[in-house]
Amino acid sequence: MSQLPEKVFNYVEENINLCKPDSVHICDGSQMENDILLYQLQKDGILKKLPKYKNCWLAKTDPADVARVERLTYISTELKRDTIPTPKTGVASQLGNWMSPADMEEQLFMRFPECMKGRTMYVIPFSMGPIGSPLSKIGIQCTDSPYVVASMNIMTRMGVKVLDSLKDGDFVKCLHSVGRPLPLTAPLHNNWPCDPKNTLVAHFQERNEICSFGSGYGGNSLLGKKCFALRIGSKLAQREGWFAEHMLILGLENSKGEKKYIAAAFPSACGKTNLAMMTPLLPGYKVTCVGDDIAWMRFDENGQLRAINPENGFFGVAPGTSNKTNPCAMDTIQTNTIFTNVAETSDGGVFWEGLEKEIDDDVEITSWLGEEHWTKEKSSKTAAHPNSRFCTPASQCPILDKEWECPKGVPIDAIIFGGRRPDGVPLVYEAFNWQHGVFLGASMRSEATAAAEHKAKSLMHDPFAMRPFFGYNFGDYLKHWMSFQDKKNLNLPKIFHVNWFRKNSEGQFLWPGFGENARVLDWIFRRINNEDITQKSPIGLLPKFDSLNLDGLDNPVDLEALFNIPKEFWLDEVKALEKYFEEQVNVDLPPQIREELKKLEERVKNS
Ligand code: GTP
Ligand code: SPV
Ligand code: MN
Repeated sequence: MSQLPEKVFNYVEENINLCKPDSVHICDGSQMENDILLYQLQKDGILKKLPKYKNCWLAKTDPADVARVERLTYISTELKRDTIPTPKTGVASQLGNWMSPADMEEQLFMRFPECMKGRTMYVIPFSMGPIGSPLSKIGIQCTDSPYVVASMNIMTRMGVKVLDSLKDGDFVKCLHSVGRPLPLTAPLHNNWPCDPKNTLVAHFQERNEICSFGSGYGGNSLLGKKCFALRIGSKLAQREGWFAEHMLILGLENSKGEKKYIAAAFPSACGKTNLAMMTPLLPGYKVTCVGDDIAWMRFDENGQLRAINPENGFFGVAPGTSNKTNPCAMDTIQTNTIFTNVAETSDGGVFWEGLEKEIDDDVEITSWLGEEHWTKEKSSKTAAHPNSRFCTPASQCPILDKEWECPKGVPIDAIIFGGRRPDGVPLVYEAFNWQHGVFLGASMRSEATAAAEHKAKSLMHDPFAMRPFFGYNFGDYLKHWMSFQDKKNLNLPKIFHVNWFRKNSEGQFLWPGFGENARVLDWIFRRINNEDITQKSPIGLLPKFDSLNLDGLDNPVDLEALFNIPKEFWLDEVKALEKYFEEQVNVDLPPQIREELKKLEERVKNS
């Protein structure tokens, strides 16, 4: 303790006095520390060893703690308007939850005092981004969950090397408790301590502080991820003139050895990990992975946008991942991986929806809920939770980009937005310019997924795939994005919109997706080189007839159905966007967005 930098010491001491843990462990980030922790987690029945693989583990959570809790996630600023736009009278904001710092303090005071009694408080010094990179930031997380420590060890760079680089600098304060002091007053489910009734995830923007209580799950508890890298990060980015985005980063190399880097924002469970690790089914192309979830991006002194992945691992959606859809992810997760809420097999392995063809016929499946001899036919429930995840080191990814830890970041040539749009939205189109591109980001909508606790499979507005992660007023966020248009000497990347999820009238996907998405990346690559392969449409630039390379596709695709732009649909879309912007962003909507919406309406009407 006494060797900690003074500011860290003071923060840790404050948390000890508040939470009253039985003991304190300062994480050094060593292999031995991790081994002991995993052993302890196994002994305590929180992790189960998966003998089929090397150093792989299974956690099953309390079934009430399986996803991010958006309802219970708050941003605290003195002024409400700094956090969310004032919605139109009578309308509830969908752009985040605000609480005043004073009220939040009161809420925290009802939860944190003595919350770690009987438990160990772990202190995790962690770096978001390569240690020492000018784009990186440091956090200190205090937590009473050893599962969180083991996961943070994968997802971030952590330990003494971070303290060495911090010296007496500032850091983001991160306090986390599962909220179940010992002795327990009620039994646990699956040995997974949590307190769903009192869960609260709080962010204090004015003092770069996060306090999370009651949940041990992913985005609620691995505070470097969504809380720091996006909610605190986006606010830092606004202040300091950069971007913190819910984006993957990939490298794309063509047969001539030319290489581009692309960042892409899709909402949770809409395909970032899959695109970031894609095995191109279009010969000649190679994809390399820089990051699968979060990008921190800044224009350098030459006006080139550069991005780092602040994370050190992948916390990926398990269901749907297979050797067919994402062989690179399958390779990555064979060792040193923590699986959460997947099903297990009688040969000591894992199973989830999508792996049916990849397990031996004679193995038995136990579902994530503990149902033995699970079969699809017999059971009404899925084998794995739809938001079950793998937590795995980035370094194990076979196609990790060699520049992935480059301190100055990789140069970004294009930005892609996308979502799950069953109707009306074409496979790919390009924005006319930066302003129109920002409008495309603002207009993103997608079907709800299991990554958060949403009920229906409804179409939700999810601007920039950031709706659950904005750290400040979305109107101001739009102004921030727009402001780069007026800066001199910036090489603004081209902006695109993609949709892998358009369906036919039978509800089947019109596009094969996954490795075949390389065909869309190829088109984007050629557009970065300004090839003359676009045709104007009311919504943006579409691929010219025949410019999308479909050679060698297994099954023919219906290009007309993939690319048509139904007039009625788009008039409705304009109406829906108008309603959303007026109700939700209201007076904070930048005039350029309104202007772009008007222009879109005109173009659709005249089409
Ligand atoms: P988060 O980690 O929640 O941010 O999700 P993500 O955006 O990284 O999504 P991910 O790549 O994990 O994909 C989520 C689900 O979508 C998985 O079940 C995938 O199998 C499926 N998916 C991904 N890409 C495609 C695609 O091109 N086509 C289809 N049909 N499904 C896809
Ligand atoms: C997401 O929901 O976008 C995730 C998973 O990447 S979580 O870390 O839980 O936020
Ligand atoms: Mn995500």
